[in-house]
Amino acid sequence: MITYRAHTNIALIKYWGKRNAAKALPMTSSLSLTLDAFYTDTRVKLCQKATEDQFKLNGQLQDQKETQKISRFVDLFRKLAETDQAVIIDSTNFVPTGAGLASSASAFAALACCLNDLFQLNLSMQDLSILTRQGSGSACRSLFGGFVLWHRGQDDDMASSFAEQIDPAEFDIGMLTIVINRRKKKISSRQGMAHTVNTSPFYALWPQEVERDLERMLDAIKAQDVDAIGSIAEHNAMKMHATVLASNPSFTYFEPTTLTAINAVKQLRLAGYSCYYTIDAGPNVKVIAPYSQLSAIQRELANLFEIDQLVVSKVGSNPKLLTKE
Ligand code: 2P0
Repeated sequence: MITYRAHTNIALIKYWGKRNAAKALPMTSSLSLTLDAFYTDTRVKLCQKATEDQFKLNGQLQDQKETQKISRFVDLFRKLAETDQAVIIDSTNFVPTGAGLASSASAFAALACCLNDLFQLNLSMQDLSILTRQGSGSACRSLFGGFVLWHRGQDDDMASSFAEQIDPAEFDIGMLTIVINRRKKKISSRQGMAHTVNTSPFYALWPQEVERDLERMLDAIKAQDVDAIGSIAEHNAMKMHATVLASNPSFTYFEPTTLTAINAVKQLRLAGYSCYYTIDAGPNVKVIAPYSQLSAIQRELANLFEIDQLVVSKVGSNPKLLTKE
């Protein structure tokens, strides 16, 4: 029995769209920051008796449909291990599931680490990231702490698209999440990005914008310049959401309160804080700022939001082995 804890990650340069869905190859590279405050603990053991996998999420046994999704991912590892043994998976999210807080990222990263150990595959982190992105794209970035780059790779070459840490983020940076809605989102990232790629006339601009933003972001990280990191991330996120809005039929992940939060962050910036926002496939707003400013920012935002909606996080680390029996 093996248990791993993996942390969620928030993209500063977003992944939005696949060039090959069957191979889980992204249109562009993306870059994230791993967060300490949100994570998934996953326990896996071999099942001697049953022939089918069992999957428990947050204490609840999942139905056949949900279990099959996970089984297909486990199959990738079983194939490498040349075994057909079933497994029992028990996963607990310390992240609101499906609310744009990337629970699938920490979940698939924790599961991948467990399966690598359980089947004694001894995969390199690079190879593990190639398997992990086939569970959920953004999950390959949760295999590392700090700033993580997921390379787009070339053509249909599976091995060329992997994730790696590019900087441990050992400077004054953190994130505050404004939890606007804990409910599961109506349009999953997978559906949302496919619809955007297929119907948004603005999507043609997205790959070149990402390339430019990524180059500038790498410089900003090297310079440990939180204002530059924040402003590049903010603009990148809004460009992503603009492609989403321009899809047909149009949709958005924003809720009215999302705009309230955006305006509040802008106001705080005018008041002298180095804070910037980013938004994913959900209504919640994440505030990028120096970690040393986040408790003051939290106090200011408490004028508009409940204190338990405002979660401060420092930078997260790579997945940790919790137990091995
Ligand atoms: C990301 N987001 O880079 C992007 C930016 C949200 C906005 O949720 O289809 O769950 O499993 O590869 O990784 C990415 O969606 O999608 C995502 P799949 P995933 O974090």
